[in-house]
Amino acid sequence: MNDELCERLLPLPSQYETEGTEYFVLKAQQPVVFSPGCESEARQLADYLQTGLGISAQLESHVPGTNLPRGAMCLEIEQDRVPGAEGYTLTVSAEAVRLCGQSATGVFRGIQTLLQLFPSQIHAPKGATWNSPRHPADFPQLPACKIVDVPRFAHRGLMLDVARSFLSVAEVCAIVEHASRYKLNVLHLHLVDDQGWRLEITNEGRAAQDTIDYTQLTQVSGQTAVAEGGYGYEPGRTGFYTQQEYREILEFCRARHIEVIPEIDVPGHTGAALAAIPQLCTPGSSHTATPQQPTAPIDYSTAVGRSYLDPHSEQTLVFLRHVLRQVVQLDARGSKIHLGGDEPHAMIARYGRRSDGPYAQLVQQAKEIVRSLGRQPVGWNEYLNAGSQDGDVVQYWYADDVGQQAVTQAARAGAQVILSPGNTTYLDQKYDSSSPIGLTWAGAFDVPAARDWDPEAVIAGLPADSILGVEAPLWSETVRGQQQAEWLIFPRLLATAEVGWSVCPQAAESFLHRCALQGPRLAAGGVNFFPTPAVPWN
Ligand code: TNX
Repeated sequence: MNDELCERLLPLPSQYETEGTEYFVLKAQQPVVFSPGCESEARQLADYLQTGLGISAQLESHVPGTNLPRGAMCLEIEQDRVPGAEGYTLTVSAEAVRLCGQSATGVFRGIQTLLQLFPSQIHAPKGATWNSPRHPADFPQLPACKIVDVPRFAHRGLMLDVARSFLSVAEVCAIVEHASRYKLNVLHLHLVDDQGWRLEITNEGRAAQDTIDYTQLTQVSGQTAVAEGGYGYEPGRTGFYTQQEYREILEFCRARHIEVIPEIDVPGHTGAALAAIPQLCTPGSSHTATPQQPTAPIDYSTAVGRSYLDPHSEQTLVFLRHVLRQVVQLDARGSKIHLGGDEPHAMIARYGRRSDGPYAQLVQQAKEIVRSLGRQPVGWNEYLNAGSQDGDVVQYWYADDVGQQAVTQAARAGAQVILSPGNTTYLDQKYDSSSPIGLTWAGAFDVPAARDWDPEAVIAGLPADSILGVEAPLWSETVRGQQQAEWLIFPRLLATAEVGWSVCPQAAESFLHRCALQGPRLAAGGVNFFPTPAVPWN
């Protein structure tokens, strides 16, 4: 019985136990009771019940200290009795379902577990409301059980590269919705690169001497995208988010307790900025303005490392201050800004790699700006060339031994580490040589490899308590639109989600089987997942 319970759950909870052979049986008019602070989570649960199962939830707020109605599903926040941030306990008996979160976030995570106890069609986005149960035997039953759960890591992320090829707000939200089922809590948006700039920046609040027209970023570089690498030669998709649309993404993520980390990649990967803003095209940058070419020609290729900002120009800092301040202002509750810092190849070739050289100084200045705006800077591991200080975050993706040592050193000095090793988390890599899209530089890998790694064993000597978590990036040189993105993301993201969440020792051995049982759920949710032969789908 325990096995039957466990096989439905992914990520596997810290503790779970079936309690006898009883069931909680839902009713046509199902009371859902919520305590202060989790009303919106209760509404979301009610929506799933209605849309997927045709069951109407009767929402009632619960006055603390009073008795809970029999036969209710109860959502509560009990800070003191539930362990750990995002933690929850879920108790199902014949009389009631009780979900207690440490916070509303814990309640939301617990609801994802609860949903996995229901039939697959609960995930149907358009639902089967016409198909409400009529006969007592048709009402969904939940097995009596007790689950206590808390995540292993605080950061469990998905990165979408909307710069090389754009994804609309609706596409991003659909992907986030599916990811939230598996308790991911970070959406890292790679918003700018050589091939496109995807976030509207206005001229509002420009500094006194600033003459830059920031609207050009999206007017010019919102209309461009990568031109190579697509399936059937399809070019990358163009577009950008207005600030209002970007807020819609934030709002959608907030409702799912997912933090958005925007990435403004500097000083390399800046071709789209140099193509739009003549003031940046000073002689120390990768493009010197001429009367014929006041801005850089767009680099539509899949090449990396050719563009860079001028480390000696005041205009570079004027630009960064304005852009970063607006990005911060868009999300009052954000905690981090990603500054990229990766692959500054041409810049290093020109200026050298010294830790007090131009690359390091510019990264240092960008980090100062981010800190002065009250945010933690994040960067890919190359940005450690600029040193690090307590509270900085470094995202490890690929490094030789020297790079690994730098990460360990930074961690010992108080930096936090997000692990995104290319050969187990890079969702833009092929599953195997037969994948029609995807890259192979980190090595093709399938679901077993995505699950079979330990964040604490990636970098020798890395202090375990410096590991903030794990993140799976989807770069989009070869990816066009939601369907293709989902095909590369799912089901591998389920593996990353479990690596990031689960501390349960049995988790690894049962994973493939549990992953297989998610197939009908992904299908019910309309996810275009790859039915890889590595998973024993039934
Ligand atoms: C490396 S990972 C990059 C990206 C590419 C990716 C392709 C990282 C920090 N930089 O610019 O899109 O490889 O896999």
